[in-house]
Amino acid sequence: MFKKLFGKKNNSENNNQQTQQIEKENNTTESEENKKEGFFSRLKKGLSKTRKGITEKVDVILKSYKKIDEELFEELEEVLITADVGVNTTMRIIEDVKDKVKERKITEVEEIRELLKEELKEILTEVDENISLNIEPSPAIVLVVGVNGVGKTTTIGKLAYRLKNEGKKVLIAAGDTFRAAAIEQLTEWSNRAGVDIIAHQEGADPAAVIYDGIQAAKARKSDVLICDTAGRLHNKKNLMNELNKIFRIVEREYPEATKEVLLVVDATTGQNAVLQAKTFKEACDISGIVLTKLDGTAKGGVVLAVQSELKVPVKLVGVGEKIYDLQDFDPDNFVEAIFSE
Ligand SMILES: Nc1nc2c(ncn2[C@@H]2O[C@H](COP(=O)(O)OP(=O)(O)OP(=O)(O)O)[C@@H](O)[C@H]2O)c(=O)[nH]1
Ligand SMILES: [Mg+2]
Repeated sequence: MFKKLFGKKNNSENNNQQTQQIEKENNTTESEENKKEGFFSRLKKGLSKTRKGITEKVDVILKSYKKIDEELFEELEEVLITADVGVNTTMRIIEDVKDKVKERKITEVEEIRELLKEELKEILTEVDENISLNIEPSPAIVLVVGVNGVGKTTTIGKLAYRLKNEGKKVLIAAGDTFRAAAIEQLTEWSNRAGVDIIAHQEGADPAAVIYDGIQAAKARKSDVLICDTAGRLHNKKNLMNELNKIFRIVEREYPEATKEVLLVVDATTGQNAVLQAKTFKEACDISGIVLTKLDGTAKGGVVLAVQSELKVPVKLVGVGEKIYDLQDFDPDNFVEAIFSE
C-alpha cells in the first residue's frame, strides 16, 4: 500500500519539479521515508475519536467484568451501536463473537478484545472484490458521485495528485456545472495537483463536459480521466437522471476505458451515509466507496456498516483536508488503528 501511494518515482524531471513545488505549498517537505512512517500515525490520529468511542469504552467494560456473560455482550453491543456500526452489523458481530467464545472454550474476559478485532477484520475483508482502484489497464475513467458536501471535489484533487505522483497522466472533467463555484474549486484543485482540467460554463450540460473530457483524454493519451459530478440538483430524480445520462455517454464514447464508479460518503453523517449509499447503489453501478472525513468523527464504525450492508468495497478513506490526506483503505491497518493504545 505504501508503495502504491508514495513508492513510485515520477517519470520526468518536469513532473518532479512540479511535485516538489506542490509539496512545498503543502508543507510536506518530509522525505519519502518519513511519509511512509507518517502514514499509519496519520490514520491513527484521524481515527482518534473513533478509537475513544469504541476501544476505550470496550476496554472499560472488559475491565469491569470478571466472567463472560450475557450482560457483558449487551454492553458491548451498545458501544458498537453508539459508534455507528449499525444495528444489523452489530448483532452479527456480537453473535459471531459469542460463537467463537463457545467454540474455543474461552473463559478469560480480556480475550474478547482479540475476538472483536478478528471479527471486525473479517467483516472488512469479506467483500471479495478487488479493493484496489479499478484503473488498470489504461485508459481509465473514474466517475465520482455522491450527495452535496460529502467531499467529492476534494477527493478528486487528492486522487489526481496521488495518481500523478505514481507517474500517470491524469485529466479532470468538471461535470458539476450546477454552481460556478464548483468549477472554480475543481480548477484550483487541478492546479494544486498539477493536472489539466476540462471545464465548461456554469449551467452547461454535464454530459457534454464529460463528452469533451473523453475526447480530450483520447487526444492527449491520458491514463486516467477523473470526472466530478453534481451532488446538488433540484431534486433526487434530476440528479439520478443526470448521472444516467453521463453513464450513457461514457458507455458510448469510451467503451475501451477501464471504469471505476466511486461513491463518496461522509463518515460524520453516520447511518445517513449508509442510506445514501443504498440509494445510489440502486441508481448506478457503484464499484467502490470513498469514506471521507474519518478524521474528527467518532462515527468511524460506519465503515463496518457500509461494507457489510452494501457489499461494495470501501476503497479509499479521507483523513483530512490536505492534498495527501487520502489513503487506500486497508482493513488490517484500520482495525489496528482503532484498537491501538
Ligand atoms: N476533515 C476533512 N474534511 C474533508 C475531507 N474531505 C473533504 N472535506 C471537506 O468537506 C468540505 C466539502 O468538500 P467538497 O469536496 O467541496 O464536497 P463535494 O462533495 O464536492 O460538495 P458539492 O460540490 O457541494 O456537492 C470541504 O470543506 C472539504 O475540505 C476529509 O477527509 N476530512
Ligand atoms: Mg463538489
